[in-house]
Order: sequence, then C-alpha cells, then structure tokens
Amino acid sequence: ECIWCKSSIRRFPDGFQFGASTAAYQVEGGWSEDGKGLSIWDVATHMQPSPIKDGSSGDIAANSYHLYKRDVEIAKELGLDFYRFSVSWTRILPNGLTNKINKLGIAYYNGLIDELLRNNIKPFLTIYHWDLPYELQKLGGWVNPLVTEWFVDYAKVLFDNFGDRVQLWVTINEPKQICYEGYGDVSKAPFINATGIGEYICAKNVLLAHAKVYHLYNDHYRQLQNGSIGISISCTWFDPASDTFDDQQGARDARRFDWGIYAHPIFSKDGDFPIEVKRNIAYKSAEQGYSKSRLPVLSNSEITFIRGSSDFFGVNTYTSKLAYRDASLDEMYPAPSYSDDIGVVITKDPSWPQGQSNWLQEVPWGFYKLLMEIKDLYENPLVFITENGWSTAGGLLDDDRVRYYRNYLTALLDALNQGCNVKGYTAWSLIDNFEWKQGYTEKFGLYQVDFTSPDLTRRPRKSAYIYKEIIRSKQLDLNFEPALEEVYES
Ligand code: PNW
Repeated sequence: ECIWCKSSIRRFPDGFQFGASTAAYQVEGGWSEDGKGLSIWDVATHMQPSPIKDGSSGDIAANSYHLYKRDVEIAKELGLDFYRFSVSWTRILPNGLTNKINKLGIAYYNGLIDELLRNNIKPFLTIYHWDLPYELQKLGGWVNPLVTEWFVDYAKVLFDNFGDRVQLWVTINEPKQICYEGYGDVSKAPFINATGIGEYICAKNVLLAHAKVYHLYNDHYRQLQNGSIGISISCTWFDPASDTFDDQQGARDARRFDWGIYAHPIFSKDGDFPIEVKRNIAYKSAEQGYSKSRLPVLSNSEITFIRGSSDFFGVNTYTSKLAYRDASLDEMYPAPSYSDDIGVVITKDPSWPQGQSNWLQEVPWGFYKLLMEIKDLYENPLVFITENGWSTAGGLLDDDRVRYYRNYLTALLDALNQGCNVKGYTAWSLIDNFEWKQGYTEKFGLYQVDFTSPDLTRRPRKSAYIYKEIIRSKQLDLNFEPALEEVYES
C-alpha cells in the first residue's frame, strides 16, 4: 500500500490534461438562427404538453451561440488544457444530409475553435451529443441502418472544415443514453419506448457508425491532421448488494449491459458483444417465443471492423448503484425488456451522498473499481475521463460539489497509482446548462449562469476556484481554500 496516498497533497503526473465539457443543445441556444435546422430536441421541447420538467427548452439556453467568447474566457480563467464541446448536426447540415451545407454554422464553430486556439486551449470536439436532425428521425433515426452512412457524411464535413485545427475527437457521446434512454425508454428524445428490441438495434448501428467514422479518419485524415479519435461511453459502477456469488454475478451482468455492450466490441481482444449479454438475451428471447435473439448479430467482418476502432476509451462517469438477484424479478419488469434481460434488481444505497439529480450519488470508490475493471478487461487502454460532475439546486457556495470533485480525483489518483492509463480528466460542466428532461432544475456548472438575466451572466462557483488551483498546481491539496470574497465578488 502506498504511503503518499494518505497524505493530503497528491500530485498528477506530468502531461496529465484537464478540461471541462458542454454539449451544443445544452448551451448554445440560437435554435433557429442563421439557417439551423431542427433537431429531435428542438421538436421535443416544443411539444405540447411539454415533456420537460419545468416546461423549458434550449431555445436560448446559456446563449453560447452568441457568448462563446465568454465561455472561452472562462476556460482560460480555469487554466484548462482543453475544452470539450459538441457540434450541432443541424447547424452544419440543416436537413441532416449533405445536399445543403450551412456556411454560417461552419463559421460559428470556426470562431469558437479559433478563439480557443488563440487562448492556447485545445478544442476537443464531440461530433454527436444527442441532437439528431429531425429529418433523419422521421426516417427512423438510430434504428435505420442507413444512419451509419448519414453519420459518416456528416463527420466528413467536420474533418474537412475543422480537422486542420482540431486534434481531439469524440465520435458519439454515450451510446446507452442514445439507445436505451431514447429507443428503449422515454427519458431522452425521441422517446420511442421499445425496450427489449429498440435499444439493441440502435446499439449495433451506433457501433457501426462510430467504427465507420473512425476508419474514415484513419484512412483519409490521420496522416495529415494527426489527431486522436475515440468514443465516450457512460459507465456506472454496479456493486453487488451482498457478497453472495449470485449477487456478484448479477452486478457483473449489470455492468456488461450498462457499458460492456458498447465497450466490449471496441476494446476487448476478441470483440463482439459481451458473452453475458449475448447469453441472457438469447435465453430470454427463446423463452419468450422469438425465433432468434432480440440482440442483433455482429458478423465476423463487423466484429473485425469495430474491434480496435478507438484511439482512447472516453469514460463518462458519475455514480454507482447496487445490484442483486431476486426470484421475484419476473413480476417486476415487463418482458421483453432491457431490465428483464439484465436479470437483476438495481437499488441505491441511501447512505451515499445524494446529488440534486435523482440518479446521482457520490461513490468515489465505485469510480476506482470502474477504472480497475476497464484496465483488467481491455488490457489497460488509454483512458480519457470525458465527463464527471455533480448537480446542485444552485448557489455559488457549492461545498458538496467541491467534495465530490476532490473525492473522485483522489480515486483517480489511486487508480493511476495502480497503473491505470488515464491521460486526462474532464469536468461536467463548464457552465450551467439545459439538463435535458430536467430543464434548468439541476445545475452542473463550475460557473453559475443567471438564466433570469438577459445577458446570461456567468459567475465562478467555489468549485471553480478549487478546480483552477488543482489545474495550476497539478496537485490535490485538500486544505486549499479560496478567499471567500473571491467566491462572492468576482
Ligand atoms: C451525461 N449515468 O449523461 C450527459 O452526457 C450530459 O449531457 C448530461 O448533462 C450529464 O451527464 C448530466 O446528466 C449521463 O449513467 C450519462 O448515471 C450517464 C449517467 C448519468 C448522466
């Protein structure tokens, strides 16, 4: 066991990169400006009755479409090495397809990228963060296999226009949230609610879309543009609720369904979906009278095509949950369903600190276990933490967010100490923003945004000063306190 782990000051290795993240629909606003087309979130937030908790939308959001220079200034104030943002597909291609390329959309991202570079901050560009063109949703969106071609055509426009200056790329943000939450459930647009089938068709298409764009970059752009391209997968740690063999197996299955289904095909030595996922779905499908598994097959050539298609593993992680096996599962979930396929009951431990978001609890040791399992499963891949953060109801004195970041970064240092190959860390989020179905009721920003003021004023929270000092010193000094006037007055 290491001694320096116990001391209150701990150091990040040379070259470790720090950043913060946002996503286009959550911060930009300008929803119908300068030729932008409609995305599924524009349509969702204008439905009546509204599916959004506070009836709000991202029509204006934090107005980063007009205030991006202030966002870059904030990134500079924090001392970030990189800023992770996403591109709005319909700002570039209003109809989703390449018959019409919107020059003003290209100009907006050129402005953002150039402003970042002027300030010595690396642009880290996410190609897709959930705002699918509505015109493509009409054609089935992520369950139409043609989506892989639409996505490649779109990505090509981004490489052609921005690849001379952008060297960090994420293809797709969080396949599970796209597929399960959007097609299996109703917690994200397009609210398809076809669980047991929809999320699995989507999973295959997302993997192939990602891999096609990876290969496009590899074959046609890498040599000239010299960047890195990967995928960001949301990973929850599921811990067994007891140490019985059954619960340990159950928790493992929950992890395989949550993120293994996306990570295994790309990062495992053999590729393909995890054996636990294939086995459970095939077994249940047969039992339910389907003539074949509801999980689509990946052919040998598809397995080969997807395997290895990422320069790094982008890990988005926020929380942990408990899992256990229970005989009454059959009565708990409809069949077929994703939850029934996993075959476990999932709960929370009420003793874990609770965030403003219902799903979010602080479990730093779960983060440590997650990183260790990724190391073991996938031969210690290069990992970038592409999202991690904490929600509050608001306010500048966010001591619980400070505690969360410190504890999660401590767990990260522990994992580095065990040999995990983590090269960067990204806070979610740079600024408060539109939190999807929760609207503006949950705040994730290091900087507060005053959504009631016409100029959407941004102010640093206490956590911003703490993060800034961590980045400046490359150390985690648990005793560092910013002057309180700084928190109140800046
Ligand atoms: C992320 N989980 O979603 C998204 O990438 C952001 O757009 C979002 O604003 C942020 O988290 C906060 O919700 C999540 O598994 C993905 O617990 C996964 C989980 C939670 C949030």
